[in-house]
Amino acid sequence: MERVGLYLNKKIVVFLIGIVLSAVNANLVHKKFEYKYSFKPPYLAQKDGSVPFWEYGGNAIASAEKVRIAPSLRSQKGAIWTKNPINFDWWEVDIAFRVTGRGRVGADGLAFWYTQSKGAYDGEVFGSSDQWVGLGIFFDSFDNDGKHNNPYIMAVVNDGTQQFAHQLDGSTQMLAGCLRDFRNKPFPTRAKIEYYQNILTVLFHNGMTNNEQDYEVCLRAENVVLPKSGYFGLSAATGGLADDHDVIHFLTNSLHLPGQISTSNAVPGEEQQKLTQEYQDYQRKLEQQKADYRKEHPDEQKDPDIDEWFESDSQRELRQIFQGQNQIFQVVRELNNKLDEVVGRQERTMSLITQSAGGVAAPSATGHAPAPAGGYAGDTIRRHEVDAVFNNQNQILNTAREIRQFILELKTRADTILNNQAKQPTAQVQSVGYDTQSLISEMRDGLNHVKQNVAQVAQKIDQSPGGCPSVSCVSVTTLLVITVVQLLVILGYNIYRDNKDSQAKKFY
Ligand SMILES: [Ca+2]
Ligand SMILES: [Ca+2]
Repeated sequence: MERVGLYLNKKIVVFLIGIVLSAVNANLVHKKFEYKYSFKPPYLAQKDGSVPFWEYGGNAIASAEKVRIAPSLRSQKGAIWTKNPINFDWWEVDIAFRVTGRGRVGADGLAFWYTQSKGAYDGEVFGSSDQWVGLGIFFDSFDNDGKHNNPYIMAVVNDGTQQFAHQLDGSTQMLAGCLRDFRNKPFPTRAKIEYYQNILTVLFHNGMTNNEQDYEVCLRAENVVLPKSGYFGLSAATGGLADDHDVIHFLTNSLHLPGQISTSNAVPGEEQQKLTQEYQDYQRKLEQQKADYRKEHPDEQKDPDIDEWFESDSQRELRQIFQGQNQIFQVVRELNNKLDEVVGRQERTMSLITQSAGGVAAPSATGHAPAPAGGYAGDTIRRHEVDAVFNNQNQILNTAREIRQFILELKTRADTILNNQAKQPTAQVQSVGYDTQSLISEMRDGLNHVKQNVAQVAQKIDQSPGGCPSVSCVSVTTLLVITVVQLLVILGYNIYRDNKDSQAKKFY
């Protein structure tokens, strides 16, 4: 029974892992490069001027390096469309392009299309057809509505009924957009247009650097429904003002859920072989053509090479400026990243400090110094906390030692005082007190004596009337004065004696 239980448990675990893995895979997008819906240099156009898998017309011109969709001449229109409709649902298109012109303002603009059917090569909307069914991404150079908001990038979805409002620059019809200058940039400007699970995202690279990662989001729109099996296209137009509208590459990737890609790869062998054969034939043909050309034009061979070898002063200066700028930009970006990192760390540290401060404050109030380390559950004791505790302990120990020494000192001093007292005659200390008492008793005796005398004298005077003349007799006041003088004399003598004693002490 246990074995069966274990087996079942294992099955459940495997099943759960399977679910988790499939959930993870669902979030991963599989990309597949679609060469039949792409073009890129070198050899973008073949010798006869055709672009494999593409058709172009109007004033468009294709070369080995780029497709000039509309040249910088007045009132030009051109377009390039894929020959075949796409056979996948979700896609990502990367376009590198240059819109260049001598004027500070250019016209009219460039358009990317994904539509149910191919548009015209000389249409009314940036060189292609109006009332389209599907998506148009417009790079609108010219400010028709005078709102000073061009060059502008926008997405417009049309069901075939709407006419594009040129005079409003499509502001009422657009799905979303962003204000970005794409004219006259040192490096090609780029746009990455992604349509996946009905979400349309347009990323834009402003061409100030040649760094692949410098895309930024221009627009994002959800619930975008586009026709299935449409055509990709590019078109451009000029007006009274004219820019060159060059597209350097158009790279299409189909986007798939992992389950979908395995079915689409079911029959790769045969097609792969066919393609390899095709590619080899093409290469052979190209080499043959090159050799033929060299035979026919032996003197022309060096001239283009020589041009390649040299650059003018202004070209060099410009190149160096852009290289410098690029480096500065990268350094600034790195600094920015590092600053973000530092700020993050600081915030983390701050939060830790406030946490630990709160943790320490509470136990110290209760009076237990070493307790806070284990005070909060789930947190370990940190090194600096341990050090702090040790320091505190050492300080307490030192203070205790100092107090002990102080007490010992006090004790020895007290002992010496006691010893000294034992050696010296204590009578001397008490002598003053004894003298005062005896003095007071002497004074009392003296006074009593005087009283008795006075009383006797008074009796005698009373007994012998007329015996003594009243004048010669001692009056009471005289007697009192004499008594006080006598007392003062005694007191003075006593003080004199004390002084003498204390003076005598000094010689010990
Ligand atoms: Ca416009
Ligand atoms: Ca405008």
